[in-house]
Amino acid sequence: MNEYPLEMPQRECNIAIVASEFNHFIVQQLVEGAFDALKRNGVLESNITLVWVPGAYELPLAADVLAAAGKHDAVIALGAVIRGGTPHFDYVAGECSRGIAQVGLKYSLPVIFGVLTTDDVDQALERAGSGAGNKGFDTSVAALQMIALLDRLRVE
Ligand code: INI
Repeated sequence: MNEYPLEMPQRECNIAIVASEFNHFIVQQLVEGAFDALKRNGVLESNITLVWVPGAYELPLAADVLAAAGKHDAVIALGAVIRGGTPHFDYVAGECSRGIAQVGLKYSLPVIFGVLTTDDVDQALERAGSGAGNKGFDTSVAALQMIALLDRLRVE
């Protein structure tokens, strides 16, 4: 049997983070969590690019352009779509998640979904706390694990 357990990359990585300005007070905490995990796992701050877009709906397009540029090993999309905040929650959240998935498949690149979709602000804040309770932190770990996995799968 050939098994590929989750590992961290053993090389320098370039990471792009795309973050949405909408619900900034939550997304900023996701960004901080993402930075924290990247730095703890050896990613140089100079190898991290942070791009802001107006809202979660715009995340896929920015991720697409970054992926097309080919300069990054992974793109992390961070945002917060809150049901109470919009009658078009389902459209924004749905198109965002669909678009993010499409970009990853189009470029065979880890494009990581770090967009909170919650019923209210309290639920979003619970997922944007410190350490392990921060979805941004988790997305960085997932991005690095996927980079390491694709590195191994591509040489075999
Ligand atoms: N964008 C979000 O990121 N979160 C939301 O909760 C949200 N709400 O509530 O509407 C939201 N709307 C803006 C949307 O993402 C686009 O920026 C806008 O529709 C322009 O295309």
